[in-house]
Amino acid sequence: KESRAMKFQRQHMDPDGPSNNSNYCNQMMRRRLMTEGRCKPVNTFVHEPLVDVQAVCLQGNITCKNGQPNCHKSSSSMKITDCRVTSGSKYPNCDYRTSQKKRHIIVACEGNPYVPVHFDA
Ligand code: PAP
Repeated sequence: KESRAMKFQRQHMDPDGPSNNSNYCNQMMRRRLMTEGRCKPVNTFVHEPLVDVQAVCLQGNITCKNGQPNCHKSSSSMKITDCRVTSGSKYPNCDYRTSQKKRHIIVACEGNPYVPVHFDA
């Protein structure tokens, strides 16, 4: 079974990306299996080395959107791509808007080793 840590990597890690194209989200959301059963409405990919994203678990501790205490905000801004399903998108033809940004990211971490399992913001 896929661990939560592996699921985070599948859903959120693309260190070598992005290919600079407006189809990025359409391709990646499908390739990373987030268009199976439904179109996952919103998802963020991070374009930084895995070790740098894992290190966020050691950075500023904050409360998550769901009230849990296990979130961490990156001390540096990171290259990300936000994918958001378009209003006209109809499953199984999931259509996404692609927007590239540089932001401080917030992840929830769990376990030993203490690694990212959820992308909060
Ligand atoms: P995403 O939130 O990163 O987009 P999602 O598929 O929702 O991905 O999975 C997040 C996982 O992190 C959930 O576990 P599950 O896959 O076993 O359902 C969720 O329970 C877990 N998690 C751990 N801490 C938190 C937190 N503070 N907020 C939200 N989810 C958390």
